[in-house]
Amino acid sequence: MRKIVFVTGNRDKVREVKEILEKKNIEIVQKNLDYPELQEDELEPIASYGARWAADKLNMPVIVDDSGIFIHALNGFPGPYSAFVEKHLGNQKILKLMDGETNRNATFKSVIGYCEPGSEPLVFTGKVEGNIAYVERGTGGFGFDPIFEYHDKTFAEIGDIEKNKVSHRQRALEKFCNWLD
Ligand code: ITT
Repeated sequence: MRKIVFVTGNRDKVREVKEILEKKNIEIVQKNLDYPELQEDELEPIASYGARWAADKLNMPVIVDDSGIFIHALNGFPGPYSAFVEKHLGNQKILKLMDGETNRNATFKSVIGYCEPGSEPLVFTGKVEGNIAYVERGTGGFGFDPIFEYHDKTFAEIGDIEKNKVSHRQRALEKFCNWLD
């Protein structure tokens, strides 16, 4: 079994990544190391910089996962600021911002950054298209899952098993695994 260090402070990401990669015979070991996050409009440079920083700091190959939800009617907001917005505003305030908005389209994105010490980082992007719900629904998942609808059900309603078959994170990890192979 291949072992990969996942640098993140987010236990929910670890749970999902573990479940997805276990099926590919990859064991995930979490390292809770707070890597610097660049201020950028896109997630790729943030994941790339973070992966390089963490690989060099720990002197071992690592992955990081930088994710965000891009709401079309809000010109992509919160996008790379998703963690800040979730922490300080939360889903209810996002729903308020979307009040009266008929265009509910949103893209959930996850970028897996992989780096070996002293090497160039690689990034693998996964996306899933959906809609922002009118109210929070469901008890599964985490973060924005109760307001992100995929085919009429929120990610919080479909639960981990179904989410991990179609999510932005699953799609990014699929690309990463193809590259590893
Ligand atoms: P790291 O230590 O890995 O950076 P983080 O939680 O700060 O953990 P990000 O910087 O990537 O992660 O911020 C992404 C935000 O989007 C954060 O608030 C997450 O809770 C949320 N998020 C990421 N993936 C999600 C998912 O699959 N479902 C719901 N919310 C998600």
